[in-house]
Amino acid sequence: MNAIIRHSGALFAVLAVALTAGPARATITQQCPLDTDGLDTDGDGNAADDVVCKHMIASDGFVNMADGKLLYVFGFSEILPGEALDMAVMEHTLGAEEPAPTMAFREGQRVYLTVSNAGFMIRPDLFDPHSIHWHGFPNAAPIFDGMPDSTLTVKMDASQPYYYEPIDPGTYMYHCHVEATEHIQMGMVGQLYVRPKQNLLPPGTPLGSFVHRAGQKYAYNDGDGSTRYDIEVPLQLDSMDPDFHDASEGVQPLPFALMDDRYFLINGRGYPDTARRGPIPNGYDGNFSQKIDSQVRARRGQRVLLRLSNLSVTKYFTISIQGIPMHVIGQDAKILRGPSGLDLSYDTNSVMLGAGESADVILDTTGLVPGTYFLYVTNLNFLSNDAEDTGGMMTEVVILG
Ligand SMILES: [Cu+2]
Repeated sequence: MNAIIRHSGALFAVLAVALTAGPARATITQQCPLDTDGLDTDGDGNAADDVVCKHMIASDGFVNMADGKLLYVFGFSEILPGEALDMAVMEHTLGAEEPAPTMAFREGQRVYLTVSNAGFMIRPDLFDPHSIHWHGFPNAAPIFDGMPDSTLTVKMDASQPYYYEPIDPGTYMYHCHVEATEHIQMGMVGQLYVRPKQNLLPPGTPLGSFVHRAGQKYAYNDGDGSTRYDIEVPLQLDSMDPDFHDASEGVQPLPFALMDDRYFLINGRGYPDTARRGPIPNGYDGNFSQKIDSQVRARRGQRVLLRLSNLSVTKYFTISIQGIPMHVIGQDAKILRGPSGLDLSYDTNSVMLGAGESADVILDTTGLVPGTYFLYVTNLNFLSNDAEDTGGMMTEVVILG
């Protein structure tokens, strides 16, 4: 069965090369205007550097599961500054990344995000559009929301600029919203967060009884230093159904009603790949599809900000860490405060996240015994890589002395 699927994939790859050889493929564009309004919107003292430009390209590809299976995926990769746009489609074909490249911005920046659609190399019979949806984010304009019913989507061979003004700090996520169940299951998901202006305060500024130091970072504009951290680690939870991915690669009817995920992932990896450092090769022409580490490493005494999010379309997950208290300071991109400013942050030993939810968790490593701790899903049936019993949604938290 698998050989037949692989064979059909290769056949379509040949067809795709024939279909994509025309000059129309060389026309993707990028909109990236200069910052000329003279306003310092991000408050860093420089009025000419508030505009941020990014360029994502949608395509298909393969990701490597911890048991060695290659899964066919749809996904995004990033066209980096300086890349030749007339070569970008060729360079990013079969370049889908899981999760998609992380987007991190500063409050007050103005973001021009170009999205290009390179089509699917393995499925040239499909002509799906794509979009970018900043989940939970109050958008600058509804037209950039990414919902295909009412906003723009990016057709094959087309490029489209999105514009955002990130004004609310917090941990978000992004995904394609076209045929959302299918495209999210197939891997079009990524991490997104906004850092607060409080990071840019002059050293010595009092925040309640706390005094801001140069380089000190915060999750939110808390006013009291309570969300301060030394290192941030975004961990996106996800899961995949290999039957759905195989059916998509093999031009078979997609079993939506039977969707039942059997790979449970942190930043696109199952244990023990979660403890591997550096990108994971996917076996295709030296490509790397899983580029974001999911091992947490900190020196004893550091405060670690975990930016947790869940973009599984079928499962919710309860996350725990053996031996390290979790202090939850934010939920769904909002600081945990009441209307009158009452501190609603709390200590816990587990955090449950449904699809589309996020949480900001501080790990205070003061006094911990150096060594390796484990962050894992408490739904024990998710500690597996398909039929492999030991693996799944677990990673290491390494505390260095
Ligand atoms: Cu899509």
